[in-house]
Amino acid sequence: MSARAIAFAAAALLWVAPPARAAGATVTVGHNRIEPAKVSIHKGESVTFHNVDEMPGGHTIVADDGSWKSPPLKKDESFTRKFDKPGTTTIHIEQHPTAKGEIDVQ
Ligand SMILES: [Cu+2]
Repeated sequence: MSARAIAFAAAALLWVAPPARAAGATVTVGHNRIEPAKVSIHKGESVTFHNVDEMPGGHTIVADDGSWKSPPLKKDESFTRKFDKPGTTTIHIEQHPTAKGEIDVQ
């Protein structure tokens, strides 16, 4: 195989390589549930919380340490937050305090 053919084959392989995986994570929020309950991301990535259940007053995602909260999310609404610092953040649903989650930022 000529060098040119090898270079062409390499380029073709690069062309069909899948794109880098989407950064961050998506979490489903519902009545009394956060799924998955634990997600891992890298610093600078975002987590999107997608509320799938109808609830009077909505579902609000709250950091346990009180540092941030989402607006109340109606059904099919989402909230995205970027995490710039490594560490663990525990969260819960304001309307369902027993529904807990964890975001690990590496
Ligand atoms: Cu609910």
